[in-house]
Amino acid sequence: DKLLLKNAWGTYFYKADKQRDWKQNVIYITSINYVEDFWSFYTHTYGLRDLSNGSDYMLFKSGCLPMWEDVSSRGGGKWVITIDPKRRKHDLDSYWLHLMLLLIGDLFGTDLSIYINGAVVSLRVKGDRLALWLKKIDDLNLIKTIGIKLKDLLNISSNNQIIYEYHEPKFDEYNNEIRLII
Ligand code: M7G
Repeated sequence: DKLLLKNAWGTYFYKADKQRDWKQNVIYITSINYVEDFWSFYTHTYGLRDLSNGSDYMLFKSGCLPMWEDVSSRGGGKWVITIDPKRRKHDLDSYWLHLMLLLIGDLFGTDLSIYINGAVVSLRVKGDRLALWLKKIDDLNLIKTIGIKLKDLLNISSNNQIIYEYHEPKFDEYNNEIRLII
Protein backbone atom coordinates (compact mmCIF):
# COMPACT_ATOMS: atom_id res chain seq x y z
CA ASP A 1 0.00 0.00 0.00
CA LYS A 2 1.14 3.48 -0.79
CA LEU A 3 1.47 6.07 1.98
CA LEU A 4 -0.99 8.93 1.54
CA LEU A 5 0.29 12.40 2.51
CA LYS A 6 -1.72 14.76 4.69
CA ASN A 7 -1.84 17.26 1.81
CA ALA A 8 -1.57 16.88 -1.94
CA TRP A 9 1.19 18.95 -3.59
CA GLY A 10 2.16 20.23 -7.00
CA THR A 11 5.74 20.67 -8.20
CA TYR A 12 6.95 23.31 -10.65
CA PHE A 13 10.11 24.40 -12.37
CA TYR A 14 10.93 27.97 -13.30
CA LYS A 15 13.12 28.23 -16.34
CA ALA A 16 14.85 31.56 -16.80
CA ASP A 17 14.00 32.69 -20.31
CA LYS A 18 14.05 36.46 -20.78
CA GLN A 19 12.09 36.19 -24.06
CA ARG A 20 8.95 35.06 -22.27
CA ASP A 21 7.12 36.56 -19.34
CA TRP A 22 7.54 35.20 -15.87
CA LYS A 23 4.30 33.21 -15.71
CA GLN A 24 4.96 31.45 -19.01
CA ASN A 25 8.25 30.22 -17.59
CA VAL A 26 6.60 28.44 -14.66
CA ILE A 27 6.30 24.83 -15.75
CA TYR A 28 4.19 22.32 -13.88
CA ILE A 29 6.08 19.06 -13.30
CA THR A 30 3.87 16.62 -11.40
CA SER A 31 1.56 16.13 -8.44
CA ILE A 32 2.57 14.49 -5.19
CA ASN A 33 -0.11 12.66 -3.23
CA TYR A 34 1.86 9.75 -1.79
CA VAL A 35 5.32 9.40 -0.25
CA GLU A 36 6.23 7.28 -3.29
CA ASP A 37 5.26 10.12 -5.67
CA PHE A 38 7.68 12.35 -3.81
CA TRP A 39 10.66 10.04 -4.28
CA SER A 40 9.75 9.45 -7.88
CA PHE A 41 9.71 13.24 -8.40
CA TYR A 42 12.97 13.62 -6.49
CA THR A 43 14.88 10.93 -8.33
CA HIS A 44 13.59 11.91 -11.78
CA THR A 45 14.43 15.60 -11.62
CA TYR A 46 17.82 17.23 -11.83
CA GLY A 47 19.66 18.04 -8.61
CA LEU A 48 20.23 21.72 -7.93
CA ARG A 49 23.92 21.60 -8.77
CA ASP A 50 22.98 20.60 -12.34
CA LEU A 51 20.62 23.52 -12.91
CA SER A 52 21.56 26.87 -14.36
CA ASN A 53 21.41 30.19 -12.55
CA GLY A 54 18.00 31.80 -12.61
CA SER A 55 16.14 28.50 -12.13
CA ASP A 56 13.67 27.71 -9.34
CA TYR A 57 11.93 24.61 -8.08
CA MET A 58 8.60 25.13 -6.36
CA LEU A 59 6.54 22.84 -4.17
CA PHE A 60 3.01 24.11 -3.46
CA LYS A 61 -0.11 22.66 -1.93
CA SER A 62 -2.66 21.55 -4.48
CA GLY A 63 -4.98 24.45 -5.07
CA CYS A 64 -2.22 27.05 -4.54
CA LEU A 65 -0.34 28.33 -7.57
CA PRO A 66 3.28 29.38 -6.90
CA MET A 67 2.67 33.07 -7.64
CA TRP A 68 1.81 36.26 -5.76
CA GLU A 69 -1.34 36.71 -7.81
CA ASP A 70 -2.89 33.48 -6.60
CA VAL A 71 -5.72 34.01 -4.08
CA SER A 72 -3.85 31.81 -1.61
CA SER A 73 -0.84 34.17 -1.57
CA ARG A 74 -2.56 37.57 -1.83
CA GLY A 75 -1.45 39.77 1.05
CA GLY A 76 1.04 37.12 2.10
CA GLY A 77 4.79 36.88 2.04
CA LYS A 78 7.74 34.59 2.46
CA TRP A 79 10.46 33.72 4.93
CA VAL A 80 13.70 33.88 2.99
CA ILE A 81 16.89 31.99 3.81
CA THR A 82 19.90 33.16 1.83
CA ILE A 83 22.65 30.67 1.15
CA ASP A 84 26.16 31.53 0.07
CA PRO A 85 26.62 30.44 -3.59
CA LYS A 86 29.81 28.63 -2.56
CA ARG A 87 27.65 26.26 -0.58
CA ARG A 88 25.43 25.28 -3.54
CA LYS A 89 27.42 22.16 -4.22
CA HIS A 90 27.46 20.87 -0.68
CA ASP A 91 24.51 22.15 1.31
CA LEU A 92 21.77 23.43 -0.96
CA ASP A 93 20.40 20.07 -2.17
CA SER A 94 20.16 18.73 1.35
CA TYR A 95 18.53 21.93 2.69
CA TRP A 96 15.96 21.84 -0.10
CA LEU A 97 15.28 18.13 0.40
CA HIS A 98 14.92 18.71 4.12
CA LEU A 99 12.51 21.62 3.57
CA MET A 100 10.36 19.59 1.16
CA LEU A 101 10.20 16.70 3.63
CA LEU A 102 9.12 19.11 6.40
CA LEU A 103 6.25 20.24 4.21
CA ILE A 104 5.00 16.94 2.88
CA GLY A 105 5.48 15.31 6.29
CA ASP A 106 3.43 18.12 7.91
CA LEU A 107 6.17 18.69 10.48
CA PHE A 108 5.24 22.29 11.24
CA GLY A 109 2.16 20.91 12.99
CA THR A 110 -1.41 21.55 11.93
CA ASP A 111 -1.69 24.90 13.81
CA LEU A 112 1.07 26.41 11.68
CA SER A 113 0.92 24.38 8.48
CA ILE A 114 -2.51 25.76 7.59
CA TYR A 115 -0.74 29.09 6.88
CA ILE A 116 1.87 27.55 4.60
CA ASN A 117 1.31 27.58 0.84
CA GLY A 118 4.59 26.14 -0.33
CA ALA A 119 8.32 26.53 -0.76
CA VAL A 120 10.71 27.71 -3.46
CA VAL A 121 14.40 27.19 -4.03
CA SER A 122 16.05 29.81 -6.26
CA LEU A 123 19.46 29.52 -7.87
CA ARG A 124 20.95 32.96 -8.25
CA VAL A 125 24.43 34.34 -8.85
CA LYS A 126 23.84 36.91 -6.10
CA GLY A 127 23.04 34.15 -3.60
CA ASP A 128 20.84 31.06 -3.62
CA ARG A 129 17.61 31.23 -1.64
CA LEU A 130 15.08 29.04 0.06
CA ALA A 131 11.69 30.59 0.70
CA LEU A 132 8.67 29.47 2.66
CA TRP A 133 5.52 31.10 1.30
CA LEU A 134 2.78 32.00 3.76
CA LYS A 135 -0.81 33.14 3.40
CA LYS A 136 -1.90 36.60 4.53
CA ILE A 137 -1.33 36.70 8.29
CA ASP A 138 -2.24 39.81 10.32
CA ASP A 139 -0.56 38.70 13.54
CA LEU A 140 3.18 39.50 13.32
CA ASN A 141 3.87 37.15 16.21
CA LEU A 142 2.38 34.28 14.29
CA ILE A 143 4.62 35.06 11.30
CA LYS A 144 7.61 35.09 13.68
CA THR A 145 6.56 31.83 15.29
CA ILE A 146 6.55 30.15 11.88
CA GLY A 147 9.98 31.63 11.08
CA ILE A 148 11.43 30.43 14.37
CA LYS A 149 9.99 26.96 13.77
CA LEU A 150 11.48 26.97 10.26
CA LYS A 151 14.96 27.79 11.59
CA ASP A 152 14.58 25.23 14.31
CA LEU A 153 13.42 22.42 11.99
CA LEU A 154 16.14 23.15 9.41
CA ASN A 155 18.84 23.51 12.10
CA ILE A 156 19.75 27.02 10.99
CA SER A 157 22.02 28.58 13.59
CA SER A 158 20.58 31.49 15.55
CA ASN A 159 23.18 33.94 14.23
CA ASN A 160 22.14 33.14 10.66
CA GLN A 161 19.30 35.61 10.07
CA ILE A 162 16.26 34.99 7.94
CA ILE A 163 14.02 37.73 6.56
CA TYR A 164 10.27 37.92 6.02
CA GLU A 165 9.31 39.77 2.86
CA TYR A 166 5.75 40.67 1.95
CA HIS A 167 4.91 39.98 -1.69
CA GLU A 168 3.60 43.55 -1.79
CA PRO A 169 5.85 45.68 0.39
CA LYS A 170 4.23 47.16 3.52
CA PHE A 171 5.22 50.43 5.20
CA ASP A 172 4.95 51.75 8.73
CA GLU A 173 3.72 55.22 9.76
CA TYR A 174 7.20 56.68 9.04
CA ASN A 175 7.18 55.17 5.56
CA ASN A 176 9.83 52.59 6.37
CA GLU A 177 9.35 49.21 4.76
CA ILE A 178 8.22 46.62 7.30
CA ARG A 179 10.53 43.62 7.32
CA LEU A 180 10.78 40.99 9.98
CA ILE A 181 14.21 39.58 10.74
CA ILE A 182 14.88 36.75 13.14
P1 M7G B 1 12.42 36.56 -8.01
O1 M7G B 1 12.67 35.36 -8.82
O2 M7G B 1 11.57 36.40 -6.80
O3 M7G B 1 13.78 37.24 -7.52
O4 M7G B 1 11.74 37.67 -8.89
P2 M7G B 1 15.22 37.43 -8.23
O5 M7G B 1 15.38 38.90 -8.35
O6 M7G B 1 16.20 36.84 -7.30
O7 M7G B 1 15.23 36.73 -9.55
C1 M7G B 1 12.28 38.16 -10.08
C2 M7G B 1 11.19 38.71 -10.96
O8 M7G B 1 10.36 37.63 -11.41
C3 M7G B 1 10.24 39.67 -10.28
O9 M7G B 1 10.70 40.97 -10.26
C4 M7G B 1 9.01 39.51 -11.15
O10 M7G B 1 9.16 40.24 -12.34
C5 M7G B 1 9.02 38.04 -11.50
N1 M7G B 1 8.22 37.28 -10.52
C6 M7G B 1 8.67 36.56 -9.47
N2 M7G B 1 7.62 36.03 -8.81
C7 M7G B 1 7.72 35.18 -7.64
C8 M7G B 1 6.49 36.40 -9.44
C9 M7G B 1 5.10 36.15 -9.20
O11 M7G B 1 4.68 35.47 -8.27
N3 M7G B 1 4.24 36.71 -10.10
C10 M7G B 1 4.67 37.49 -11.14
N4 M7G B 1 3.78 38.01 -11.96
N5 M7G B 1 5.98 37.73 -11.38
C11 M7G B 1 6.88 37.20 -10.54
